[in-house]
Amino acid sequence: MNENRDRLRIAVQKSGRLSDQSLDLLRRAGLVFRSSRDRLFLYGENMPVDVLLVRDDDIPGLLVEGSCELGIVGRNVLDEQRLAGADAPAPAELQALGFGSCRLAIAVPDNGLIKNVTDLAGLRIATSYPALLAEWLRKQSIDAEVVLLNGSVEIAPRLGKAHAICDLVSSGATLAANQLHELVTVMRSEAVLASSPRAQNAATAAQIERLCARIGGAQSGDG
Ligand code: PRT
Ligand code: ZN
Repeated sequence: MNENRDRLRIAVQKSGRLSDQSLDLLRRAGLVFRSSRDRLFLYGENMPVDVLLVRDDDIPGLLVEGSCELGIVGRNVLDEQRLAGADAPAPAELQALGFGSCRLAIAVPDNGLIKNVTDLAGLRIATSYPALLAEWLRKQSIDAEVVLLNGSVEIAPRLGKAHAICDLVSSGATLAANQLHELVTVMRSEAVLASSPRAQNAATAAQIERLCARIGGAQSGDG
């Protein structure tokens, strides 16, 4: 842990799909907290653990730099940043948390022109997950062009920016509304508990282990 503090920090998405369930899980793990005035922190009142509320994309970086020891983040975000960071130290996935489930999938227009994954060769695929997509294409030996889009990926084919997309899907309603359908799943994702790659002293490591055990216990109590 950072020498300047003696409390663990866990990074959680401030406002988004994972926020409520992440905080619920921490409460069920026994944490009681109160919010800071600026609502960036939740101070643990009964344990030396504070929650840092941030954008999900910032969580892997906070773990890498050691500003937080633990984080709750989608596996999609964690693995994208790990792949994009090449050989840099990366946070480890400690346990899957059973909520925020979705899949990263390649989807194509309903017009029927792209029928198989091999049809993707030579085409453009729009995504916010360029590293995960490039890795998947490499493993499949498919030579396609990855086009980075940071939002509204599903409209890229209609705009003529790409022939296909690679995006997160849960119900499939967004794809259907955009006359797209899934061709293949690239990865399955859910919220995971991740840890900093920084070396911890024995006392901190023991604290982390205790908190992880509590979170694991709260999770298995889910039924
Ligand atoms: O503000 P911040 O950067 O923190 O949040 P964000 O907007 O980047 O993320 P957010 O809150 O949308 O998602 C957080 C995490 O939730 C993601 O990283 C995933 O791990 C997980 N998750 C689970 C999803 C979905 N399901 C999901 N369906 N994230 C996004 N979607 C989007 C998808 O991109 C598409 O636009 O929902 C749409 C598809 O949903 P369906 O139900 O129509 O298929
Ligand atoms: Zn985000």
